[in-house]
Amino acid sequence: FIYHNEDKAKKIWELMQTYQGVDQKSIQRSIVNHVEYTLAMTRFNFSDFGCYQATAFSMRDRLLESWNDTNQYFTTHNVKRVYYLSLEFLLGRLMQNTLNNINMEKNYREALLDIGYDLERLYDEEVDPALGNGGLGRLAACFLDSLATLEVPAWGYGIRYDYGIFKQVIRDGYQCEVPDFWLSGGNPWEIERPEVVYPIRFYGYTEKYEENGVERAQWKGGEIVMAKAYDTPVPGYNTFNCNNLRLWKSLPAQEFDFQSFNKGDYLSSVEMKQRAEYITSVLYPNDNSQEGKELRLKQQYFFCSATVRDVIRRFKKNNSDWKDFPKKAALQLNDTHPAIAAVEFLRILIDEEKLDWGEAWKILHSSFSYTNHTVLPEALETWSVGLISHLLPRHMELIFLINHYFMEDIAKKYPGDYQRMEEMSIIAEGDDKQVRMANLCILCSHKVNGVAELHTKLIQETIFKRFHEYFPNKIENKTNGVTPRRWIHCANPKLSDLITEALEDSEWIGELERIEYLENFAEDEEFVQKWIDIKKQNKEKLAAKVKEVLGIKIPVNALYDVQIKRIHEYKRQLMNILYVIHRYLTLKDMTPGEREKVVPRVVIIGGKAAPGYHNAKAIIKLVNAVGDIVNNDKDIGDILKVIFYPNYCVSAAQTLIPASELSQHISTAGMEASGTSNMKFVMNGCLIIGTMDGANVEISEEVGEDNMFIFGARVHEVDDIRHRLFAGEHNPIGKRLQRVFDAILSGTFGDVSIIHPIIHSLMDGKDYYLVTEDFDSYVKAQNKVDDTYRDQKKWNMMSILGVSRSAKFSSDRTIEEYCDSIWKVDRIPIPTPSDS
Ligand code: GPW
Repeated sequence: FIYHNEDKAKKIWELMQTYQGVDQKSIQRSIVNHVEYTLAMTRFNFSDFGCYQATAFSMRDRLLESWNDTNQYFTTHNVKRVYYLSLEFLLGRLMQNTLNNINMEKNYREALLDIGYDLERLYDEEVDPALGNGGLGRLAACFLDSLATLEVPAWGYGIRYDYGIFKQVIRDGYQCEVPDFWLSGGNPWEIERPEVVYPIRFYGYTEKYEENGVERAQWKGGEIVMAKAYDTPVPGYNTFNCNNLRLWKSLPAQEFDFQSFNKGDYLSSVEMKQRAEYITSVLYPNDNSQEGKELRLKQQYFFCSATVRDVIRRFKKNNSDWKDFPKKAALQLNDTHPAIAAVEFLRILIDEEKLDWGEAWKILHSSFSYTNHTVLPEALETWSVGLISHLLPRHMELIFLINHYFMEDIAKKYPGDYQRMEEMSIIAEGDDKQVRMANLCILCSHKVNGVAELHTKLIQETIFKRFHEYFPNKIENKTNGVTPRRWIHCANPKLSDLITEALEDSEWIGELERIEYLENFAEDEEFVQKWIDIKKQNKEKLAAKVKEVLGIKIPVNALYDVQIKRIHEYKRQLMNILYVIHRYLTLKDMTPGEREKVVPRVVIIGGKAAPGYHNAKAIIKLVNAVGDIVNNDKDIGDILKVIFYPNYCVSAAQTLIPASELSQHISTAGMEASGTSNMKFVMNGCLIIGTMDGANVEISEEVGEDNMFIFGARVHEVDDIRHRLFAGEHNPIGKRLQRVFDAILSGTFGDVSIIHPIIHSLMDGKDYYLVTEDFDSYVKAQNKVDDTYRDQKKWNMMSILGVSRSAKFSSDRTIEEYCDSIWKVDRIPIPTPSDS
């Protein structure tokens, strides 16, 4: 090099001169530059999609400035960082959110309009990156937004799947799955990092040796796959800080397989390499249930190993004493899916960094923590000892060791209590020994949390009871939250403007506590009228979308009643549609004059079923079949419409939620850990009909039970009711519900034989989810909904009160709690360009 380092840096600084301009000309120039030089399109004629891409690139340039400055600053100051490990990040579209966070929406809108492009249309050009299934993945995305907004040094780590959650297509009322190759049009938000690569080993064997009385091992043989990093900048709202989401893609290792090559088996050696790429191909489409496939475990280890190595490398850049690690890094496990990261960390400390067990264990335990998101038995991960031994032999040895030391402690404290040891063991004994990943996570973590107060109490008292007795300060609550940036400000811009107008500034977007003041407007006529108008406009937008997607015209003057979430028996979409059938049959009994007095309703149900979940798919078919009959019944007209909204996803939620007036969160008590869409609906002025489950309980505490429609069995009643139902000692099926069953079974809705076995089980008392038990109180709650809706003044007051009391459910509040009591990290605002 011609220059010495310092001179070189100065020269580069002079070349760079300033950051990208925010004025109209600079924005336009940067967009057109990308059209010509990045996309190689003609600058005189580019499509909306081309314009979207170029605009995204021009935004990415701006993000990279703050991204680089942020990372540089954090490195120089050697700050403590949070690492959020998750197999899912359900980000949703990025353009609108990014423009709002960096406060440039207006600048871009005007700059684009001036060259003939409409920003809102460009938003619609973006694919919806859907690297997650449902609530768990979306929570991770809300957390990223809050972490950046709160200026917490934090990175998300996950997998860059080639295929996100499948696209749902409805054919003849049945769900079909279509692969979602979301990268086909390129991804302008990510930066490929060819220099950030790690070799990841699978299979092979271990060789043990002793060193200063410590047993260590070398892991040898097997296969090597490479992990390559892709970074997505994560800007905060109203800050120059920009965090990072690092996703790993698998690649074949570089060295060529000369043995096969020499044998003349060139093609099969290439094939073997291709298998490496397969690891990060596809997101497993199961929500709240485990599929014990080897490839899934490979995905988990692959991303955990790369992540742990990356975290360690960053630590070592600035630190030399391993004891300092917990002061510099906090690793959060999003459910047990990344549990193997803890074992990988231990392995590296012991086998590679040559620490002894005691030191290594202490460092691991002080830096890891784990969030539990479910009590459903089918979702609690276990992996067979055989599979782990085969794929990750050294990790299996370490898990046995962890368990061995732990069982010694338990035996000491509770001599002879074998039952307790069996319950607490990481290993479930039996013919096919299993590793219980939750037990492993609890042991490796200094903190474990549930995601709503009720859920946390349940894990303390049921599935983790023994652990709670043994570690009384470990399990605590962190009620979930959602980001008001995406879920109010972006999804419902008109409502956002009205709130800003009423509060006289927009600070509430970054400090939701301020929204409390809205309460003063709950009966302000002028304000209420604006409130009504906005809801109406949002309903019109949704109605247009339904017309476009389904060809069905839905009335705007009806009550919009929405249930959107993954289809699951415990979420009880079945109870919803059974009630709709009851409503339909009741309407049919009426004279036209009577019908006219009924509150018109549009019932919308949306959600994906896991491809292998037969009962969930049957429910989808039933909803579609009921819609076909009801929507075409001349007697009914616009008084009842039933819509199955296909391919529910984040961007669909952004249209559906602001248009909803009633939303359903009706899981069997004790089964929904938290729910997060309930929070989004409340923030958008929608009332809730729901059970006392998950975060509904806390929502009712905040907004007041009178402002919701609560019904159903309470959590302490469930076990007993279920027992009596199954024993045939109790039959809650009344005339109304029986009539609904008869209508289904007799073909009123065409051939829905796929649902018949479920209906028969319900009639036989095999009603695990208490659909029949809760039906009556559900109908009562629904009647109350109608009565309340007739009193629009009251309804709107409840709606406004809900929004004004929703501050607790901002993920900013959640993240602050994690920072204070789990991660022990501080807010670190980086200097803005004008400061330096
Ligand atoms: F089973 N959740 C989810 F706990 O969306 F892992 N997918 C999942 O696989 C699991 C949980 C798992 C959801 C919960 O069902 C929901 O109640 C909660 O609000 C959400 O995670 C975020 O905590």
